[in-house]
Amino acid sequence: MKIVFCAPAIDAQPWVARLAQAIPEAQVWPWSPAIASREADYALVWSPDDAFFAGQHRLRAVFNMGAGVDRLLGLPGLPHEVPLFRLDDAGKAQQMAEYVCHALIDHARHFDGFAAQQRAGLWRELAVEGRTAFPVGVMGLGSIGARVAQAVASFGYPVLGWSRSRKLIAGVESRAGPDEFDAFLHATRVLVCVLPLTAQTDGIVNAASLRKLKAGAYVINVGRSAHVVDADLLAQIEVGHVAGAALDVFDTEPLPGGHVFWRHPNIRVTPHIAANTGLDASIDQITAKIRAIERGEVPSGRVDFGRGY
Ligand code: OXD
Repeated sequence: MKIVFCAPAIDAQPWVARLAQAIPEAQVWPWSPAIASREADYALVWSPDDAFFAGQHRLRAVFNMGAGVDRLLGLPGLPHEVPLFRLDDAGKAQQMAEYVCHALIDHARHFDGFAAQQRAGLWRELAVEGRTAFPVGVMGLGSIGARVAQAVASFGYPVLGWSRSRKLIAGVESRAGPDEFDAFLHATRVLVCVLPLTAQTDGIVNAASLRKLKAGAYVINVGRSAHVVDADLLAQIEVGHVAGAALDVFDTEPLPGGHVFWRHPNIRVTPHIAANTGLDASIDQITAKIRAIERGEVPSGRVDFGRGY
Protein backbone atom coordinates (compact mmCIF):
# COMPACT_ATOMS: atom_id res chain seq x y z
CA MET A 1 0.00 0.00 0.00
CA LYS A 2 1.29 3.48 -0.88
CA ILE A 3 0.30 6.67 0.91
CA VAL A 4 1.31 10.20 -0.02
CA PHE A 5 1.07 13.23 2.28
CA CYS A 6 0.58 16.68 0.77
CA ALA A 7 -0.06 19.58 3.15
CA PRO A 8 2.43 22.35 2.32
CA ALA A 9 1.57 24.39 5.44
CA ILE A 10 2.16 21.48 7.84
CA ASP A 11 5.42 19.86 8.92
CA ALA A 12 5.14 16.49 7.15
CA GLN A 13 7.74 14.61 9.17
CA PRO A 14 5.70 13.71 12.31
CA TRP A 15 2.64 12.84 10.22
CA VAL A 16 4.53 10.60 7.86
CA ALA A 17 6.35 8.89 10.75
CA ARG A 18 3.16 8.34 12.76
CA LEU A 19 1.27 7.03 9.72
CA ALA A 20 4.10 4.63 8.84
CA GLN A 21 3.96 3.36 12.43
CA ALA A 22 0.15 2.94 12.32
CA ILE A 23 0.20 1.08 8.97
CA PRO A 24 3.56 -0.73 8.98
CA GLU A 25 2.94 -2.45 5.64
CA ALA A 26 2.53 0.92 3.87
CA GLN A 27 5.11 3.02 2.07
CA VAL A 28 4.46 6.60 3.16
CA TRP A 29 6.12 9.70 1.74
CA PRO A 30 5.73 13.49 1.74
CA TRP A 31 4.81 14.90 -1.67
CA SER A 32 7.21 17.24 -3.43
CA PRO A 33 7.23 18.57 -7.02
CA ALA A 34 10.35 16.49 -7.73
CA ILE A 35 8.46 13.22 -7.11
CA ALA A 36 5.02 14.41 -8.22
CA SER A 37 4.54 11.44 -10.54
CA ARG A 38 5.13 8.84 -7.81
CA GLU A 39 1.65 7.39 -7.52
CA ALA A 40 -0.13 6.42 -4.33
CA ASP A 41 -3.24 4.48 -3.31
CA TYR A 42 -4.24 6.94 -0.62
CA ALA A 43 -3.58 10.65 -0.14
CA LEU A 44 -3.69 12.77 3.01
CA VAL A 45 -4.07 16.41 2.03
CA TRP A 46 -4.64 19.88 3.42
CA SER A 47 -4.67 22.76 0.89
CA PRO A 48 -2.43 20.68 -1.41
CA ASP A 49 -0.28 22.10 -4.15
CA ASP A 50 -2.25 22.92 -7.34
CA ALA A 51 -0.18 20.34 -9.22
CA PHE A 52 -0.81 17.53 -6.74
CA PHE A 53 -3.69 15.66 -8.37
CA ALA A 54 -2.20 15.88 -11.89
CA GLY A 55 0.37 13.23 -10.91
CA GLN A 56 -2.06 10.86 -9.10
CA HIS A 57 -4.10 8.47 -11.23
CA ARG A 58 -4.68 5.44 -9.06
CA LEU A 59 -5.92 6.94 -5.80
CA ARG A 60 -8.48 4.82 -3.94
CA ALA A 61 -9.36 7.60 -1.49
CA VAL A 62 -8.37 11.11 -0.48
CA PHE A 63 -8.42 12.21 3.16
CA ASN A 64 -8.83 15.89 3.96
CA MET A 65 -6.90 16.68 7.14
CA GLY A 66 -9.59 19.00 8.43
CA ALA A 67 -13.32 19.24 8.80
CA GLY A 68 -13.97 21.80 6.04
CA VAL A 69 -13.48 20.68 2.44
CA ASP A 70 -14.40 24.01 0.77
CA ARG A 71 -10.83 24.87 -0.31
CA LEU A 72 -10.20 21.36 -1.57
CA LEU A 73 -13.43 21.28 -3.59
CA GLY A 74 -12.30 24.46 -5.34
CA LEU A 75 -8.99 22.90 -6.41
CA PRO A 76 -8.61 22.28 -10.15
CA GLY A 77 -7.94 18.62 -10.90
CA LEU A 78 -9.58 17.16 -7.78
CA PRO A 79 -10.83 13.79 -9.08
CA HIS A 80 -14.56 13.55 -8.34
CA GLU A 81 -14.61 9.82 -9.00
CA VAL A 82 -12.25 9.17 -6.07
CA PRO A 83 -13.96 9.03 -2.66
CA LEU A 84 -13.07 12.03 -0.52
CA PHE A 85 -13.28 11.86 3.27
CA ARG A 86 -13.16 14.68 5.79
CA LEU A 87 -12.11 14.30 9.40
CA ASP A 88 -15.18 13.74 11.47
CA ASP A 89 -14.39 15.26 14.83
CA ALA A 90 -10.90 13.81 15.46
CA GLY A 91 -10.58 15.94 18.59
CA LYS A 92 -11.94 19.11 17.02
CA ALA A 93 -15.45 19.09 18.47
CA GLN A 94 -14.27 19.40 22.07
CA GLN A 95 -11.97 22.30 21.18
CA MET A 96 -14.74 24.06 19.25
CA ALA A 97 -17.07 23.61 22.22
CA GLU A 98 -14.45 25.16 24.52
CA TYR A 99 -13.94 28.08 22.16
CA VAL A 100 -17.64 28.83 21.76
CA CYS A 101 -18.44 28.48 25.49
CA HIS A 102 -15.52 30.73 26.31
CA ALA A 103 -16.55 33.42 23.80
CA LEU A 104 -20.17 33.24 24.93
CA ILE A 105 -19.46 33.43 28.66
CA ASP A 106 -16.76 36.06 28.18
CA HIS A 107 -19.37 38.23 26.48
CA ALA A 108 -22.43 37.41 28.59
CA ARG A 109 -20.61 37.78 31.94
CA HIS A 110 -18.67 40.88 30.80
CA PHE A 111 -15.29 39.28 31.44
CA ASP A 112 -13.98 41.32 28.51
CA GLY A 113 -15.22 44.45 30.34
CA PHE A 114 -13.58 43.39 33.61
CA ALA A 115 -10.28 42.86 31.79
CA ALA A 116 -10.51 46.42 30.46
CA GLN A 117 -11.32 47.68 33.96
CA GLN A 118 -8.30 45.88 35.40
CA ARG A 119 -6.07 47.64 32.86
CA ALA A 120 -7.58 50.93 34.12
CA GLY A 121 -7.21 49.90 37.81
CA LEU A 122 -10.97 50.04 38.24
CA TRP A 123 -12.90 47.98 40.85
CA ARG A 124 -16.51 48.11 39.73
CA GLU A 125 -19.31 45.58 39.29
CA LEU A 126 -21.03 45.45 35.93
CA ALA A 127 -24.69 44.46 35.74
CA VAL A 128 -25.02 41.00 34.21
CA GLU A 129 -28.15 39.64 32.53
CA GLY A 130 -29.16 36.06 33.31
CA ARG A 131 -28.47 33.16 30.97
CA THR A 132 -32.06 33.08 29.71
CA ALA A 133 -31.42 36.51 28.17
CA PHE A 134 -28.85 34.90 25.84
CA PRO A 135 -30.56 32.24 23.73
CA VAL A 136 -27.82 30.69 21.63
CA GLY A 137 -28.49 29.61 18.03
CA VAL A 138 -26.00 27.14 16.59
CA MET A 139 -25.97 26.96 12.79
CA GLY A 140 -24.67 23.57 11.69
CA LEU A 141 -25.34 20.45 13.76
CA GLY A 142 -22.86 17.94 12.37
CA SER A 143 -20.56 16.10 14.79
CA ILE A 144 -18.85 19.38 15.73
CA GLY A 145 -21.94 21.61 15.91
CA ALA A 146 -23.84 19.05 17.97
CA ARG A 147 -21.03 18.93 20.54
CA VAL A 148 -20.91 22.74 20.64
CA ALA A 149 -24.69 22.93 21.18
CA GLN A 150 -24.58 20.34 23.98
CA ALA A 151 -21.71 22.09 25.73
CA VAL A 152 -23.53 25.43 25.64
CA ALA A 153 -26.73 23.77 26.92
CA SER A 154 -24.79 22.23 29.80
CA PHE A 155 -24.11 25.76 31.11
CA GLY A 156 -27.85 26.42 31.25
CA TYR A 157 -28.23 28.67 28.21
CA PRO A 158 -31.30 28.11 26.03
CA VAL A 159 -29.99 26.50 22.83
CA LEU A 160 -31.47 26.25 19.36
CA GLY A 161 -29.86 24.49 16.46
CA TRP A 162 -30.39 24.99 12.75
CA SER A 163 -29.37 22.43 10.15
CA ARG A 164 -30.44 20.95 6.83
CA SER A 165 -32.40 18.17 8.47
CA ARG A 166 -33.93 18.00 11.95
CA LYS A 167 -31.64 16.66 14.68
CA LEU A 168 -32.48 15.08 18.03
CA ILE A 169 -30.02 16.49 20.58
CA ALA A 170 -30.85 16.61 24.30
CA GLY A 171 -31.37 20.19 25.47
CA VAL A 172 -31.34 21.62 21.94
CA GLU A 173 -34.40 22.85 20.03
CA SER A 174 -33.87 21.77 16.47
CA ARG A 175 -34.93 23.91 13.51
CA ALA A 176 -34.40 22.67 9.99
CA GLY A 177 -34.18 23.94 6.46
CA PRO A 178 -34.83 27.31 4.83
CA ASP A 179 -38.48 27.41 5.99
CA GLU A 180 -37.48 27.48 9.65
CA PHE A 181 -34.48 29.77 9.30
CA ASP A 182 -36.30 33.02 10.14
CA ALA A 183 -37.94 31.54 13.24
CA PHE A 184 -34.50 30.30 14.32
CA LEU A 185 -32.98 33.78 13.87
CA HIS A 186 -35.83 35.57 15.66
CA ALA A 187 -35.35 33.32 18.70
CA THR A 188 -31.54 33.74 18.77
CA ARG A 189 -29.39 36.33 20.48
CA VAL A 190 -25.96 34.69 20.23
CA LEU A 191 -25.45 33.32 16.74
CA VAL A 192 -22.79 30.61 16.41
CA CYS A 193 -21.64 29.53 12.94
CA VAL A 194 -20.24 26.00 12.61
CA LEU A 195 -21.59 25.45 9.10
CA PRO A 196 -19.68 23.97 6.19
CA LEU A 197 -19.09 26.54 3.46
CA THR A 198 -21.27 25.76 0.44
CA ALA A 199 -23.08 27.78 -2.23
CA GLN A 200 -26.10 27.80 0.12
CA THR A 201 -24.26 29.01 3.22
CA ASP A 202 -21.91 31.56 1.60
CA GLY A 203 -22.77 34.99 3.07
CA ILE A 204 -25.52 33.57 5.30
CA VAL A 205 -24.69 36.02 8.11
CA ASN A 206 -25.66 39.21 6.31
CA ALA A 207 -27.66 42.38 6.92
CA ALA A 208 -31.01 40.59 6.54
CA SER A 209 -30.19 37.70 8.87
CA LEU A 210 -28.41 39.88 11.45
CA ARG A 211 -31.41 42.23 11.66
CA LYS A 212 -33.64 39.26 12.53
CA LEU A 213 -31.59 38.36 15.62
CA LYS A 214 -32.69 39.59 19.03
CA ALA A 215 -31.44 43.06 19.95
CA GLY A 216 -27.97 43.08 21.51
CA ALA A 217 -27.00 40.11 19.36
CA TYR A 218 -23.54 38.56 19.38
CA VAL A 219 -21.87 36.57 16.58
CA ILE A 220 -19.35 33.77 17.08
CA ASN A 221 -17.86 32.54 13.80
CA VAL A 222 -15.79 29.36 13.87
CA GLY A 223 -16.92 28.24 10.40
CA ARG A 224 -15.45 30.08 7.44
CA SER A 225 -15.02 33.82 6.95
CA ALA A 226 -17.21 33.75 3.83
CA HIS A 227 -20.20 32.85 5.99
CA VAL A 228 -20.17 36.39 7.36
CA VAL A 229 -20.50 39.53 5.26
CA ASP A 230 -17.99 41.69 7.14
CA ALA A 231 -19.44 45.06 6.05
CA ASP A 232 -22.93 44.01 7.20
CA LEU A 233 -21.61 42.84 10.55
CA LEU A 234 -19.75 46.12 11.07
CA ALA A 235 -22.84 48.12 10.04
CA GLN A 236 -25.06 46.25 12.52
CA ILE A 237 -22.51 46.83 15.30
CA GLU A 238 -22.40 50.50 14.32
CA VAL A 239 -26.19 50.91 14.66
CA GLY A 240 -26.12 48.99 17.95
CA HIS A 241 -28.29 46.03 16.96
CA VAL A 242 -25.31 43.69 17.24
CA ALA A 243 -23.18 44.10 20.37
CA GLY A 244 -20.09 42.46 18.93
CA ALA A 245 -18.47 39.35 17.56
CA ALA A 246 -15.80 36.74 18.24
CA LEU A 247 -14.17 35.78 14.94
CA ASP A 248 -11.68 32.99 14.35
CA VAL A 249 -11.66 32.90 10.54
CA PHE A 250 -10.88 35.63 8.01
CA ASP A 251 -10.92 36.28 4.26
CA THR A 252 -7.16 36.78 4.35
CA GLU A 253 -5.19 34.82 6.93
CA PRO A 254 -3.12 36.06 8.67
CA LEU A 255 -5.49 39.01 9.11
CA PRO A 256 -3.68 41.97 7.49
CA GLY A 257 -2.09 44.48 9.89
CA GLY A 258 -4.34 47.45 9.15
CA HIS A 259 -7.62 45.54 9.16
CA VAL A 260 -10.43 47.25 11.06
CA PHE A 261 -11.14 44.06 13.08
CA TRP A 262 -7.78 44.28 14.88
CA ARG A 263 -8.65 47.40 16.82
CA HIS A 264 -12.44 47.21 16.91
CA PRO A 265 -13.50 47.43 20.56
CA ASN A 266 -16.43 45.03 20.03
CA ILE A 267 -14.64 42.40 17.98
CA ARG A 268 -12.50 39.58 19.33
CA VAL A 269 -9.94 38.21 16.88
CA THR A 270 -8.23 34.82 17.20
CA PRO A 271 -5.87 33.36 14.58
CA HIS A 272 -7.92 30.38 13.28
CA ILE A 273 -7.21 28.33 16.40
CA ALA A 274 -10.73 27.37 17.47
CA ALA A 275 -9.88 23.72 16.79
CA ASN A 276 -6.52 22.37 15.75
CA THR A 277 -6.14 19.14 13.85
CA GLY A 278 -4.63 16.75 16.38
CA LEU A 279 -2.04 14.39 14.95
CA ASP A 280 -2.81 11.27 16.98
CA ALA A 281 -6.60 11.48 16.76
CA SER A 282 -6.44 12.22 13.02
CA ILE A 283 -4.04 9.40 12.22
CA ASP A 284 -6.12 6.95 14.27
CA GLN A 285 -9.23 8.00 12.38
CA ILE A 286 -7.61 7.93 8.93
CA THR A 287 -5.96 4.56 9.65
CA ALA A 288 -9.33 3.09 10.65
CA LYS A 289 -10.88 4.44 7.45
CA ILE A 290 -8.10 3.03 5.26
CA ARG A 291 -8.46 -0.36 6.94
CA ALA A 292 -12.23 -0.22 6.38
CA ILE A 293 -11.76 0.58 2.67
CA GLU A 294 -9.28 -2.29 2.36
CA ARG A 295 -11.99 -4.59 3.80
CA GLY A 296 -14.41 -3.31 1.18
CA GLU A 297 -16.45 -1.15 3.57
CA VAL A 298 -17.44 2.50 3.14
CA PRO A 299 -16.24 4.50 6.14
CA SER A 300 -18.07 7.51 7.58
CA GLY A 301 -17.21 11.10 6.66
CA ARG A 302 -17.47 10.66 2.91
CA VAL A 303 -17.96 14.00 1.20
CA ASP A 304 -20.97 14.38 -1.06
CA PHE A 305 -19.66 16.45 -3.95
CA GLY A 306 -23.16 17.63 -4.86
CA ARG A 307 -23.91 18.86 -1.33
CA GLY A 308 -20.45 20.33 -0.88
CA TYR A 309 -19.57 18.73 2.47
C1 OXD B 1 -10.92 22.71 9.36
C2 OXD B 1 -10.17 23.90 9.80
O1 OXD B 1 -11.63 22.76 8.35
O2 OXD B 1 -9.35 23.79 10.75
O3 OXD B 1 -10.79 21.66 10.01
O4 OXD B 1 -10.35 24.99 9.25
